[in-house]
Amino acid sequence: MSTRATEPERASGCEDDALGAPERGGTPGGLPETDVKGALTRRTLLVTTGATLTGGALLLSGSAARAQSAVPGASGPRERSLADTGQRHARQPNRNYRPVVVPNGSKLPWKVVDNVKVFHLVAEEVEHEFAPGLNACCWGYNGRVHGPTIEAVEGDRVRIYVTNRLPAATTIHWHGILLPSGMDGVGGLSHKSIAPGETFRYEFTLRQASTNMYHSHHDEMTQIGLGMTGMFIIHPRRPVGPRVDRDFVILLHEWRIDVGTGRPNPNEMTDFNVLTMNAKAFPGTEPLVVRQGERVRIRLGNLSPQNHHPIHLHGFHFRITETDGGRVPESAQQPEGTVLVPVGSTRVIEFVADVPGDWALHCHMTHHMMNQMGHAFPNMIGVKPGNLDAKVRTLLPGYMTMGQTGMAEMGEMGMPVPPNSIPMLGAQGKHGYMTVGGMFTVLKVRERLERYADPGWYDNPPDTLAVAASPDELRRDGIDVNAPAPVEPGTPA
Ligand SMILES: [Cu+2]
Repeated sequence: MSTRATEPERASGCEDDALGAPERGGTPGGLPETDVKGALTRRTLLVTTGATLTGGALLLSGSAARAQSAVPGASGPRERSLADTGQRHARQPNRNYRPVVVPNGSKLPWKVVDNVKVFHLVAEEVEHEFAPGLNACCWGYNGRVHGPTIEAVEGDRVRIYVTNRLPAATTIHWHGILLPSGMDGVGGLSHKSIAPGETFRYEFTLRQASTNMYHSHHDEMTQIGLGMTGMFIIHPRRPVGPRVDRDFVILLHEWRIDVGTGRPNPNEMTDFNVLTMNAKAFPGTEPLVVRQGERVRIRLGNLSPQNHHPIHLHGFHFRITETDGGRVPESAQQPEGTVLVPVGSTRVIEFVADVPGDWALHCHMTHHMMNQMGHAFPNMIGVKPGNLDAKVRTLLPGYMTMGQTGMAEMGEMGMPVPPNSIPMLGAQGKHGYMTVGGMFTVLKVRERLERYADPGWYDNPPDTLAVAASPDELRRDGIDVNAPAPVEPGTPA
């Protein structure tokens, strides 16, 4: 089966979609609306003034950027930066930086007005599909849960309008971004909360290059619990570290959606039953598709209400190249196989995808790769029901004892489930039923790719697939499957 979610988001309220919003749908290939004429004029000017001047301008811009980022706040008011020194140019995707890819997600379009990148976020109800079979009415931005990813460049001045179409006040906190206190988005502390129907203007200069997030900071438990979060990527003005070919963004979240209900329950404090990457639970998650040999970056953010997530990548070792504060010096980048992404934090990993295959990328907390798992279920492991089923069927026709050997059979057997629920749902893989859900996706590395669309399952080359051992193999290697299982003491006698 395909692991690609099929249903588009329905914007602007869960029962009434009359209101519009500036963004609908993913935009991996679509360039944002920009002041092309102005940008071309400035670029033409740079090119025609000659290489020396151009190089000098870039050098100045780069050293100014380093000075700014080396000593945060040391150069006076936070709003002073390279963008105020005449170096300000609205940096363009694919020309000045390689745009990020947001699986299952979207990006926030922008336009340039007087050298300021102007964005518009609309807080509103969103009917959201977590995976085929589970929809819920959430709160998000621009018809999306989570909100569209904001992408900009160090030195950019950004102006972000926030319109509140919710029935409650809200704010947006720009999580991890260095800015004036009055733009920080904590309702009542930084500024007034945004009343229903109001539009606020946030404006600041980006003085850093890092992976950040945004979220409501008004009635946080409710509004973050209902999905009011997003990612905010700031590319460096000058390249830092090895160039990456694929730059993915994944926001981790967790939800409480009781089976059969249609809204997440933000009052839940500890027991979350829907775990997501970019608001999708497997098998709703889109695969991360890369060409063999490409250098891959994955930017992970975590705005779950409660849990930290140890994200494990199969098949590769990676380096943690960024934390919330920006780039980790190369000498301090630890080789890892699992990266812990704490609540309220971002972590960025990089690696070269040099081995083709289908590789799991998932949270290693086992209950976080299940769908709508509950722990009220009795422990049935090892139970021998005898003739219990027949006896119970006299009272409950169709009764069948389950769970004696674990949970795998529940999803695989396609047991009938309540409407709008995905209890124990997994997916059919190439080699059988996959007993995973939740915070799980697949990195697909291929030797040849025309496009980055889902290439389907991996074709294993001969002799690289685990299969049942043949009698000849067992005989050759002296393996007696009926003998006592071999073991020796861990501490030599
Ligand atoms: Cu987890």
